[in-house]
Amino acid sequence: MFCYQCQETARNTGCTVVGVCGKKDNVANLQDLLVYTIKGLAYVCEKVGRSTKEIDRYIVDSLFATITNVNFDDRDIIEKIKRGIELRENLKKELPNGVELPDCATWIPENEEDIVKKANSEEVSILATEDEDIRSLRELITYGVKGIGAYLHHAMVLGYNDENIHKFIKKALISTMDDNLSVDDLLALALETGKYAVDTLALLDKAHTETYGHPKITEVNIGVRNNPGILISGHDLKTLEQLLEQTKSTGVDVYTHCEMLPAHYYPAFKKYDHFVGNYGSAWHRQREEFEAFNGPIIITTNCLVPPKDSYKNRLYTTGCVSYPGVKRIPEDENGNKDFSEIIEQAKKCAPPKELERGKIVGGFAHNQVLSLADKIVEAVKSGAIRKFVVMAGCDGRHSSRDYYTEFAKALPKDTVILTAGCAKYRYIKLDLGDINGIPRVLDAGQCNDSYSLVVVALKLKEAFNLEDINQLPIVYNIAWYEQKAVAVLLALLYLGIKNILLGPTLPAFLSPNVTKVLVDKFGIGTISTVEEDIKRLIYDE
Ligand code: FSO
Ligand code: SF4
Repeated sequence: MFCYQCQETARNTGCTVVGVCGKKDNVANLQDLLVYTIKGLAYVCEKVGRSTKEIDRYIVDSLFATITNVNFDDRDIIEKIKRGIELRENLKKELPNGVELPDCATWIPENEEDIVKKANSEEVSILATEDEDIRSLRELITYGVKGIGAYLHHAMVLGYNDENIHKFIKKALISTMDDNLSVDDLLALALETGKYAVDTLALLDKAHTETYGHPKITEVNIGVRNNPGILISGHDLKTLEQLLEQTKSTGVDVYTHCEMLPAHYYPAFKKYDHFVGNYGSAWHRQREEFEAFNGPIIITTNCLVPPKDSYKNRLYTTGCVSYPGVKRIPEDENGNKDFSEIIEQAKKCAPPKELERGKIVGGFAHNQVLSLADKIVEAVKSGAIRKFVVMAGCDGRHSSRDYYTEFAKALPKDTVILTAGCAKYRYIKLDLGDINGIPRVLDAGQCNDSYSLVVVALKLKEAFNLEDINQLPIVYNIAWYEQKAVAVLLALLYLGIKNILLGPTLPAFLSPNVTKVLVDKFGIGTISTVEEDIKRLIYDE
């Protein structure tokens, strides 16, 4: 195996024996083969000149399954590979004879042994691309497209879709196999990936807000009640909605974990009085927190960490998530899921153990923030707010991420943190106070709600009558982890945002030359010490 797609990759160069995330080498190789298969399918779609709804959904869901901490299940990946080949071969019947196709569009396994053999072959590995700059850009684009696929999946689940995004996904994947493309061509394609990331984030924002209303300022309880509970994690609001409906009047409470926390901000979920609060913190603490929860846990998307035996029998996956030996909740053709078994199990479980008491305040997505725009503009003009610091992104295991807690604590009192994603858990429970009633940490929501922060920035640019978004008193200190964060980063670059600090390390998949281009063109840097970075970002020293 060779995988370097996430921030926690071994020695910041690549996982080669087993993933730091717990992904086994056979699963890593099968995931590479799945991406290879998707590329072959995309290739045939282009040659035929059409796709189908089924193929589009397949591509998006399969890309999602290869994102860090989503799918650890070799069986499931093998089934997806078989399905991809079946879809490809069906569509291929429309091609005239003699059309030349690459291996990814022609190989056919006779049995599962063939699939495993192919997965272990060098030709499907990331390392098959020898030139490190070309490889770097191909992977940057592939990871951006994986992130887009994940966000588009969520929009599609809610009935929102965009043909052009599907077309771009295929075009981008095909381009990563095209030996005629230069470094410059691929750089342009990486930026175009950013454009489609923006479109996808906007579509998902529309899907969420039209379905569940605009997030509102909300106090979320972080304590527990004395009823048994079900804990739900990940980003899939539709699954949460179904769970809340099915648990009504059952005596079972529902709690969110990690990236599901922002569900509490949506008006549609406020009517459920058994929707009690948020339990615990970011994904990487789940092994202790899931143990303490006592009741069933449902993982709707990343991030899943290989579970402990102590709670494995009350852990469930759904959607694109899968783990060997962990029960998976299927859905019918209309996307409906049946939680009755889990509810019955919950009734027999003890209530969650209390980890903490208090509240988190959030709900500052664009609509809510813009309703405070006058107050914010006034605070900036009067000097009460010196700068906004975007600290969106991800949390992770490494102790180097303590930096973000220290950075938040060390920021001067006239700064406001804008956050989204699970990075927030590094500082959202600190009491950082407020500025004229504006809290000093404004949480927009999930990682996809980084889009909200961009909308706010664009509106402020208008309000201050500025020509360039970089003239705003907004600086960016972003923590990344997996491939959705790559999509968000490309979106920010596409929008022309400069001088982003990215940490705790720069991606291992960026070669020195590609990094140099990003530094020269966009001023991207990485974190140093808290003191240095405060000087650099806040005092422009
Ligand atoms: Fe990922 Fe980051 Fe959104 Fe977290 S981009 S790691 S679990 O912020 O959540 O999916
Ligand atoms: Fe390693 Fe990250 Fe890949 Fe897991 S996803 S194998 S931790 S690089």
